[in-house]
Amino acid sequence: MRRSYTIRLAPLGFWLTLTLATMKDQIDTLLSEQRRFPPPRAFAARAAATTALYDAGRDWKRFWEEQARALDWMSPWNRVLDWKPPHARWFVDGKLNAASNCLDRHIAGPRRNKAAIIWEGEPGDRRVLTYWDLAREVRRCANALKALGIRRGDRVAIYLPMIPEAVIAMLACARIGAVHSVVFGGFSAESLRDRINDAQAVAVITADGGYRRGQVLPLKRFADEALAHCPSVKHCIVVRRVGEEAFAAMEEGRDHWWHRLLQPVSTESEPEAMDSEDMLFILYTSGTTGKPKGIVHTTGGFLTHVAATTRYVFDLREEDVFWCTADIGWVTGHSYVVYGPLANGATVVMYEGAPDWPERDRFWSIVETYGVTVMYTAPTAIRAFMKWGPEHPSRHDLSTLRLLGTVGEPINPEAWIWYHEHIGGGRCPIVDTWWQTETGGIMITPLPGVTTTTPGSATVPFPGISAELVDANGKRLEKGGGFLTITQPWPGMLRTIYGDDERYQQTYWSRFPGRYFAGDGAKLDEAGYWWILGRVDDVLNVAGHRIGTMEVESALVDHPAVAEAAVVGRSHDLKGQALAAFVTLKDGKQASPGLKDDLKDHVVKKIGAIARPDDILFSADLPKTRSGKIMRRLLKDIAEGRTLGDTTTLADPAVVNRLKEMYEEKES
Ligand code: 7RM
Repeated sequence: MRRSYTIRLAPLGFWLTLTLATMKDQIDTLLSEQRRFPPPRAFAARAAATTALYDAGRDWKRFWEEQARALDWMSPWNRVLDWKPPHARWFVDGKLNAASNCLDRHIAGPRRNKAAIIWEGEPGDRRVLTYWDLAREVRRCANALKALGIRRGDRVAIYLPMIPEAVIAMLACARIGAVHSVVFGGFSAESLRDRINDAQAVAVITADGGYRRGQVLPLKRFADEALAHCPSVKHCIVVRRVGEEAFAAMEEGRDHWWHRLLQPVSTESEPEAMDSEDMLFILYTSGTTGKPKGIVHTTGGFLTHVAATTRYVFDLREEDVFWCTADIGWVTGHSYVVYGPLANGATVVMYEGAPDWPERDRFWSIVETYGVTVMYTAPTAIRAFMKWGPEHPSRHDLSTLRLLGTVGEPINPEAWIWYHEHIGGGRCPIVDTWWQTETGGIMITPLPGVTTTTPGSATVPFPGISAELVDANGKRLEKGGGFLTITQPWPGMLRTIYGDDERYQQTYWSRFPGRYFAGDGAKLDEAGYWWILGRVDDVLNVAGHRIGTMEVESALVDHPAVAEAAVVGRSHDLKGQALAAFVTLKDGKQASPGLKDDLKDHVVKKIGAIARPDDILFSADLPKTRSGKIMRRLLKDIAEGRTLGDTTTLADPAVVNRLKEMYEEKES
């Protein structure tokens, strides 16, 4: 198999300055936003957060220690933090179990029969699991994993649709101290294979299939393709979700049906006493190279961070019904479908399918049916709802909603206002939360009931989090446009990149020495409010999903007809960004609409449907510098329909002008 994993090294100051220059328009538009939404009085009167929380956050170590006390520890920590930059150890020597924090402590009290998960499948099937039900299933699954020989520290890949078994599997791993690595069900067999091999997983938990827009996604068949090249995997556990429609053969000795494996297993099990710094999970995310990074999160710090942010940002109360619409294959699902809400003993809603299946009011019908009170979703979804029209939500009673959240990408003020009016009925505060796979939990966000919001701004850092703006040279800026950095360690921070600590240090801590560099551009206004502008590296945000341009380029050049490929993001009304690919073909290969489709399908096969290029443009040449580097900046100008930036460093300036003409004439 051919691969082209290269790291693009541009002089840092140079490209950061260029990136900022292209963001200037965005910054000016944002500056003009005048609308302010002070906390509604009735909300503030009952809110979990108060201004005192900001005061407490100033003494950040003490603040986080206070938050850690809200968890159940099997033995206490000796020190809050050991910080040998860039390596942090939180709640040193403390012992706890993440799964028992989410389950055992609730079933010992009045939450025993409270709904933990209200699940709706895409075909309309429903299941409600109480805390007791969930605890019982997690124990059975934990024992079944142990019986297969899976031990503390072993990695287990989870490749499941949004069904309760996904949560059960994650918590069962946590209970026995195995490290889960959830792979989004929309990823291809090859993506799954690469993640399994990088983590050296010993087992995979999957399903025969899942439902998406009325189609069956045959997960077990994809898993089989992957497992043919995964020598570390000894066991594959298969949940029966769809039955005959996704028939896949079971391999004797390796494959086990979930229901058969768990059926005879006892519910007696003691949770492992995990060290605060023991790995809880690995989650792969895209970076600036073709190889996704295995982001490592540990137990005590991660759980402290997500439990505290869930409590204060989503203001969770005993009677709330919390719906975070993210798939558990993404970090948002880990932190705010599973660990954060369950650690708080909340009721969560989980939905398997698409928002427009079978109708465009599916979300609102779910809100009405289950009486959802707090909803957390992505701007890309809100923009789709806007386009579909207010008649879909207005057919439903959404009066139970009291708080709304967004995450994943910058929210444009029109979408914010629409969400506020048509979903929140003008009464619900909106929390625009900025964070990343790497940060584990929410970092910049309003506190509902406390912070005045303004559409498009994530407002201020959560208490205990210290964010600073810097220029391209790393000099601190009081306001204006620059780069978002974090200056103090925080409990949910990634600990390393699995198997590549060098890359961890390089990626996050070397660009601005002593600071965590998030990879986002941002603006800080007069009032000290943050306006996140988006990625300044080669990571794209397509419909709220993180995709590395290099991953897509690697997938394209893997196709036998392709000589070279360059991928850039261009603005897209609904998805935020769309993928534009510039491709040169090998000698003797002919460009054609058929080949275009073929290339798109090839990328889907290599990575998954989320990475399907929106535009492909065939070209005899790509614009390159005299030293041979592809100038993606100019390609981006072309894809965006902008006037071209500086072309003086090009080896052949005519190439780019030809491309621009072709792009303007292209049909898709
Ligand atoms: C939680 C998540 C991280 C990237 C991040 C940003 C962008 C996330 C916001 C946002 C503007 C927000 N994890 N991002 N939240 N941009 N406003 N509220 O999305 O690892 O998948 O992506 O997403 O660019 O760096 S992630």
